[in-house]
Amino acid sequence: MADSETEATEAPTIFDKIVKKEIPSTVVYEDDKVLAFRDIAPQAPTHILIIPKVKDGLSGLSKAEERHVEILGYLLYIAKLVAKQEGLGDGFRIVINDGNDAGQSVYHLHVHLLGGRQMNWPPG
Ligand code: IU
Repeated sequence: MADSETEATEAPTIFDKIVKKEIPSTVVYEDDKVLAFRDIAPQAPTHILIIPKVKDGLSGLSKAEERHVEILGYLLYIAKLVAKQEGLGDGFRIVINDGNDAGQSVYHLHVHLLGGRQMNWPPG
């Protein structure tokens, strides 16, 4: 999905507006640190994005620094909780696209949680 996002580490993206509820989304989990909401263009029966509420320079995983270690681990832990909440007991896939070659379109780090169907390997 192409939009006007930039790769600048601090540039606001549409996800800031989703965090602030200026743009509606279907939230499935929220706490003070992260938001999980249904992807607007689902690629599987369950397709959820888990994002840090504060970007803090994390436009993508490649921008991660040591100060981000805690939030990075927390995002994966929440992904696991949401997978359970969504009933994905038969398995699920976690994806983090980084940069142009991976097809990243929104430059605010996000973890994709996909499930509810058989996944293929290698991914496209
Ligand atoms: P990507 O890894 O940067 O390609 O993923 C961005 C995702 O954000 C993609 O799956 C979009 O469908 C999704 N998304 C969304 O859920 N809501 C939006 O308003 C926009 C993108 I823009």
